[in-house]
Amino acid sequence: MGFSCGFLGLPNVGKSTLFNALSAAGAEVEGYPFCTTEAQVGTVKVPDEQLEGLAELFPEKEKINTEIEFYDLAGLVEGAHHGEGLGNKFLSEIRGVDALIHVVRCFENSDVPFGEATRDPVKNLETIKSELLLKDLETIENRLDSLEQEEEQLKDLYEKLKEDLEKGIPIRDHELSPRENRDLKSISPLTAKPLLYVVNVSEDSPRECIEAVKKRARKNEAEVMEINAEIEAEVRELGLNKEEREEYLEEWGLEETALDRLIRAGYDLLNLVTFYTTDGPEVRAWTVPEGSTALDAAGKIHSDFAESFIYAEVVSIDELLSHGDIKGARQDGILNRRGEDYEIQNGDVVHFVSSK
Ligand SMILES: Nc1nc2c(ncn2[C@@H]2O[C@H](COP(=O)(O)OP(=O)(O)OP(=O)(O)O)[C@@H](O)[C@H]2O)c(=O)[nH]1
Ligand SMILES: [Mg+2]
Repeated sequence: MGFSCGFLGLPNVGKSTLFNALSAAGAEVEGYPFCTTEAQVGTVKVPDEQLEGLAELFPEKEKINTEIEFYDLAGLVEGAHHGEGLGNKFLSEIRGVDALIHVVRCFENSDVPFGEATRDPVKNLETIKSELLLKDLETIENRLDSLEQEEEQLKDLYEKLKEDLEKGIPIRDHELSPRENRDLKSISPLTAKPLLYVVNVSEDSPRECIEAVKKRARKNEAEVMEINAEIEAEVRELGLNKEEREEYLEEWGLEETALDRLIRAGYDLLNLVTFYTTDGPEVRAWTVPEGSTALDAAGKIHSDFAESFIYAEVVSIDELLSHGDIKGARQDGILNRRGEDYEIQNGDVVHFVSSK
């Protein structure tokens, strides 16, 4: 899998509409709050032109894209961290995701009441932010209670995090050592996850609303993206082919689908790179964090692979595609032999040689 992300936000902001537009998993969409009560998960293949090109070199093999998982969550309200609304259950459901996508409403639709949301998008953003902070505070306090005497160093870390959470500073703002990150992973705090704001807009969205979200995003160091969820859902429902879709989007002044934009944002947010394998019956794309070594990449495929790693043969996909076939590429010596510490580059095609 590439990565997973969860849509969170107040009720009725268009989370399920966006989820459907991206994954076509068919979540319920209604103009009343708390329409979504159970988290739903949808999976989409990451479109990848380079993989398409690579697959053409191996027509007999099955092509496997990496995938992204989207979680459509129930709306959050003030007090959710101690169970208000559909609160706590939902918060535990987002623990497992890699990134958070906070959806905020700027669309105009007189049929859809604001309900818990106000017309002030910044206030809405802050409501959700403080629920996440409070939930983390609770988690950290529990963790502090369970730490043993000898874990002095960790105690200091958690005290510091607690102090900052109380001041409204999310965990992602801290520079943490690998050891600290490892320990934190066990409690997967919500404010440590990378965050993207999606402003759900309509053609008649007040410009001030969008600008206010952007300004707050800068302050909160979150990435921000405007999406018209309704149009994206329409594009999906119409079942257009690539060209028709592009034409349709162009009419709305858009160059690409929200899915394409979100995927790129997700890869940037999480610093991910893609590598490819062509061994066995598959031509396949894989995703690993930037800085991963050849050994990490082997382990991603199979733990056996990492244990019996000897070396990796690597060629950039551009070079391989321009060469046109792997046998010739090998004969011409453009495959490079790399050791386990080699840092995987975006677009590497890797053949692992192992002792098994
Ligand atoms: N005009 C317009 N209406 C939208 C847009 N996005 C969502 N809506 C409408 O807003 C209502 C709520 O949308 P949902 O997608 O169910 O919202 P939600 O955030 O999942 O709501 P909960 O599950 O209740 O938290 C529906 O009636 C949608 O049709 C949009 O971009 N433009
Ligand atoms: Mg919903």
